[in-house]
Amino acid sequence: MAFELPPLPYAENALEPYISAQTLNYHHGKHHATYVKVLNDLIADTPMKSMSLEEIIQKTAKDESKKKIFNNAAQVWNHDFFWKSMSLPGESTPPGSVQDALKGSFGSLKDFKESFKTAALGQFGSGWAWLVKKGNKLEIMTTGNADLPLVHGQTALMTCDVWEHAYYLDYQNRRADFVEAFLNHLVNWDFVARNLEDA
Ligand code: MN3
Repeated sequence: MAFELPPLPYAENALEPYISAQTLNYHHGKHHATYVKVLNDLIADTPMKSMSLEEIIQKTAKDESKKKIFNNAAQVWNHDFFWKSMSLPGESTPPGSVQDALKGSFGSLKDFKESFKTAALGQFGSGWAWLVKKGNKLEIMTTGNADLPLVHGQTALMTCDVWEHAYYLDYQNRRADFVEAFLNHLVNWDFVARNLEDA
């Protein structure tokens, strides 16, 4: 069965003014959609067409000859996770469980945001910034291109897409402004809390 483009969990204009409807239209409707289409084309005549997305990602991660499949499968997973990592501006604040975990690992919510922003800005070129659970601690990690925590034995709690296509229409080269807007207005903390509970 072919993979399908999952619908956005909110309207295209729901994240304005921090992410424009135009950006979401391109990012979801063109970039994410293309990863889904290319993945389906690549696995059409292989046993992978009956595997889950996670199985395909794990199976191809360390195989250089399957790089193209890995890249597209991982980008399908990453984008779905990124959309869920955000909610309507002002809708979500960190629940107690998340506040405690952030405090225990970073000192405070403010310190966490500073560290996350520094990491996101330090990712050279295309990639992702993640909040992950490692053992009993929360950590920030960055990955290049399509790479993701799943193949490094880490559990993702939320992510921010720092490929230029995620912010260029709205922020041009100002990645810092985009990441700040993401951290201060868009993070879906209830999603983080659910992932923390399941981790
Ligand atoms: Mn993207």
